[in-house]
Amino acid sequence: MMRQVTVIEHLLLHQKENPLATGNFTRLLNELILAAKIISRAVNKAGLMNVLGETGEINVQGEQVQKLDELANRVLIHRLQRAGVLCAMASEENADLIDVPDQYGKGKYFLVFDPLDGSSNIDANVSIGTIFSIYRVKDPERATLSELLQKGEEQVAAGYFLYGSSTMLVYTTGDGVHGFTLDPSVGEFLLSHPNIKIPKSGKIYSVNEGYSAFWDEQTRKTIEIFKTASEKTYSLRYIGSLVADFHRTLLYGGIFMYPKDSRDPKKTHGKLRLLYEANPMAFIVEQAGGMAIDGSRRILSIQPEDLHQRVPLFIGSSKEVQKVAEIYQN
Ligand code: P6P
Repeated sequence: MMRQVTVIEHLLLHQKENPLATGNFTRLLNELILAAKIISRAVNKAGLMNVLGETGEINVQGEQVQKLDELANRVLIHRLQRAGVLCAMASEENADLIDVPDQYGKGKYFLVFDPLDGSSNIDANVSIGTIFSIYRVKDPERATLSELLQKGEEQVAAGYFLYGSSTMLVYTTGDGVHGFTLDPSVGEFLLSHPNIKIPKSGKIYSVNEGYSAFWDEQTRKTIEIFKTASEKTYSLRYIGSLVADFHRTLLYGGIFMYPKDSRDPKKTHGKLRLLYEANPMAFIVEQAGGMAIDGSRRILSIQPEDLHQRVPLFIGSSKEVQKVAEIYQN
């Protein structure tokens, strides 16, 4: 029986070598954890709390806003405004930066989050998640958008909460990837997956093949290699919820792909967002020994130009992502 280690205990154990640890990051993580527990409770009772279904509103992404989406967004904003350590916040559900009022104190961190990713699956009881990404801001007083739009390699921490058969937190602060499982009987996330490493190669590829008619030639060739591979037979698994598809890829190996396609002229670079989805998952996968590219570029090296910029995403085991990179290079 593994000794019960909480997230904060684990963080402090790892932080003890870090003289910069002031406790502010711990406060931020604590508020994120509290928000996730509240969201987890709502998700687990969704069918009973009349929060299923759509609000009828459309968000900045042009997507139907689900009631749980809205609740998750509200909870995160409310809690994190009171953390007293942020100079700015950005949510995938909000068009612009979210204000952090002075009354609760401010700090040097910039928090980016997707409050409830995979929300189109909510009514079908499929696993969904909250994704977060944390940056340090050099001059918090001048937290202008250009100051905040940093490359993914500048992230201080990134992670996700997965609301599935159990509620999990998987995150990294640049010192490996660690997984914690919520024990509802004590209300704590306890260390369950220390130092996660993605297999160098896997047997699962994950992509929405329904869009193949809208892919360019290189993308078609890429997906083809996983359908006709001689050295092994790949299986296709696709849940349509990034956090669930990514979590399976991280633990089992293989590759998740969301290429660009020509369905929507407004989304010529694919559907997934650089700041809210690609960057946090790329930081995690690299820390676990994997890779993440947009086809040709390393995701973490891309300089964001816009809060809601979209990128194609190929992420997972280094062997499979390398295969994709070779095709796009030729
Ligand atoms: P499609 C959910 O809406 C999401 O943003 C990700 O969680 C998921 O990977 C993707 O969209 C699924 O998109 O076009 O395959 O339904």
